[in-house]
Amino acid sequence: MAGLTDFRRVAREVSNWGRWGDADELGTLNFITAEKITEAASLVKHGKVFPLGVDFGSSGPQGAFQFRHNPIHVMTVDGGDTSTLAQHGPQWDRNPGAQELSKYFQDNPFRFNDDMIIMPLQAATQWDALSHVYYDDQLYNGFPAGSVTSFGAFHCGIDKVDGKGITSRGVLLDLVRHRGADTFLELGNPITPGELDDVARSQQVTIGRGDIVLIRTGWWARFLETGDGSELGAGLDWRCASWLHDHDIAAVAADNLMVEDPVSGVKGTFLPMHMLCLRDMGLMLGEYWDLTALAADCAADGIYEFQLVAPPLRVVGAVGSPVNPIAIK
Ligand code: UVW
Repeated sequence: MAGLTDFRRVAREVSNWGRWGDADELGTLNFITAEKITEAASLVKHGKVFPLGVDFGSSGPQGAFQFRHNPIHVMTVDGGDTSTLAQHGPQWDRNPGAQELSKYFQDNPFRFNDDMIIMPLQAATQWDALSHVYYDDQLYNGFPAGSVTSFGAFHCGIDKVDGKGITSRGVLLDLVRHRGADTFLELGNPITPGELDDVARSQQVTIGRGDIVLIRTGWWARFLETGDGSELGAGLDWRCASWLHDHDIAAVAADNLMVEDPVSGVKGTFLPMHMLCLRDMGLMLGEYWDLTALAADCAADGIYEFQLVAPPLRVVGAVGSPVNPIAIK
């Protein structure tokens, strides 16, 4: 098994620090050029749309973990308010909110509902911003880890990537189909860089600079069957960071909880691929993307490339963002 010396050697090999200047906070999204976006748009041939986001609900996958929670959705104005407040609101003399709302409802037919959501930004389908993971007290491009404060990420926050869309050519690599798995890739056999090449070859799709690569492991389909968000399945071996680097990939996303294999291939550290991608390469990771319907369509027509549109929310200083990515063919 590799150790921290191997890890640090690979970290130096894949590092993009300084590649786009000392002030860069976009990382590998810099590979997405105007030509790349035009190329991606040309892949839309049939008007088929595949939403890749999962439900943001109370039975989502993060309920399995104590340090993250499923979204809590709360109604702040609803039908009960309208009927009661229209009748009794003005008499509610100790609640200015009720009095104000009742003004909207009296003597007019207008009604409305409002709501709010409380959730970790990592609750369901998400992008990890470059400030999500770090080590040795440094973020991507050498920004100090201390620049993420209780006010949010001053450097490498999700809001910094807004100008990039995020949109590019998407390529699906369907590992479930390739391995002939029933539903999902069970734990114990991480996906290797060589296997990624094999899948691309057998799907007859090329991988190019600026692509966003989607890895299907079947984990999301399995979760829908079992409801068990803590069940682990195979993901990318940490050495796939070098594959992503060598192919000039803009970002990578998967249908599982952490993209990479949950069993660290580096003795003495947890989630080494997260560290290499987010902190050394400046490459964003997408998690809990539902690739089932897209994969079925790709298998049917043999086309594994498409336009991908996946803009994060502009949450200022956030280290990640919910997203509802769309693949268009
Ligand atoms: C961490 O890296 C801590 O989480 P995630 O797998 O959600 O990116």
